Amino acid sequence: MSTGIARNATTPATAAAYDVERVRRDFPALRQQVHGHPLIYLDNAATTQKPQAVMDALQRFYLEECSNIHRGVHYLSQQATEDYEATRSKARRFLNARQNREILFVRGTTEALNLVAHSFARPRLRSGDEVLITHMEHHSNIVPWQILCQETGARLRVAPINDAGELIVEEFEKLLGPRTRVVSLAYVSNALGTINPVRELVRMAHARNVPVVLDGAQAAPHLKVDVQELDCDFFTLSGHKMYAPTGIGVLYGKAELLEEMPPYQGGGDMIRSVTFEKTLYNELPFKFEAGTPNIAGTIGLGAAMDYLEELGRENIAAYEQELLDYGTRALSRVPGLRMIGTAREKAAVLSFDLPGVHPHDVGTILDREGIAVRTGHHCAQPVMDRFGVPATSRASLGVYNTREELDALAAGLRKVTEIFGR
Ligand code: 7TS
Repeated sequence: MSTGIARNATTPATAAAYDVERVRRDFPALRQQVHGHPLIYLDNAATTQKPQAVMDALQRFYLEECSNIHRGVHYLSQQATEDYEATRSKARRFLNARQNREILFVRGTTEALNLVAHSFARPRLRSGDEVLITHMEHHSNIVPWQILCQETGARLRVAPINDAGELIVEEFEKLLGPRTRVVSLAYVSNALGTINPVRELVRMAHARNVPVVLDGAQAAPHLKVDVQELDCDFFTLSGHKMYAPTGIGVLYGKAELLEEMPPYQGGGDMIRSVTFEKTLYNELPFKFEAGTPNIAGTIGLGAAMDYLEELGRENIAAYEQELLDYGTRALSRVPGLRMIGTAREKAAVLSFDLPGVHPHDVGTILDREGIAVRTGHHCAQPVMDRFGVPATSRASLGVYNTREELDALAAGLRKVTEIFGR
């Protein structure tokens, strides 16, 4: 596999060490033209394109070892089981978890958060207890907690954000009260790009014995994550946002908590023995993996993790940070453009409003130039309300984006402002 970084453990983590043109060659989808222009894909927060190495892993599974796992003595099943479980080891290393049994394969962050709400939080919540989230959460980190609160009589508390889109840490701390039973928050906001000071927040919550769930959907593709250092109790990621297939993600949980939790779903593979009188559950992590899982997707996720490790996660972070700074400067020169989300600590997201132009029109005009951005509320309607806009346009960056693409974005936006006579 060719990647943009030479395999060299001593390569310093600098943007200069990063050969984006080589990275781009690993992504066949980037070679296409859209409406007569080379594709400029800037919707990576929604989902990323896939490198050839991930496609090869999927194809190898389906062509050479397609079979079910954990249940066949035959050769193919053993191969598939080995590859599936090898991904668990890769995910453990990727997140620096202590043990493989702390890594659960799920559909994605949405399922991971629902699993935690249902199996971890629900048995702990009584009427009058509190769940603390923040104002910048994705709907998938709001709605499962709302449902839980409705069922249990618990109360959803929301820590506010400032005009830059940063969490107001003092207010967060004040909301950590004697009835707080769980905190759940995004490491990185999908609508604003804000990186939350999660180490500090986890420390504050733990000082009051409150467990913390980190929604890592937008962190895992961009930052090096160490769950032991963060000391979070749960961490989620979605494979498709980090160059892996759709329909596969990871829930990390501390073993002692996962041990105590009841299963989320019942079915095959999650049991040790079943009679009509009594079922004994399987051990971790299988207790939480009922039914035939997304075997191909899991193997694809392993290939994506290998790919990112090979590029070097510090190199990626440094490169993307430089790109973000460049893009921020380029967009600041577009007349009238208002950036939504100007946190000091930010990752990979340029969300903005062009006053008087509906984001849908922005997206449509850019699309004609071959530029893919996301427009809408980004499944974070409370963030839109906070900034007084119904929607934004959002360019979100990935490992293959370039300065030239951001120049093209800025030029496209200038065209939009001209069309709308601004
Ligand atoms: N949490 C965050 C912070 C997200 O950005 C998303 C998806 C989710 C949770 C849900 O992840 P899923 O993989 O289970 O769907 N965010 C986006 C987005 O920004 N545009 O499309 C999906």
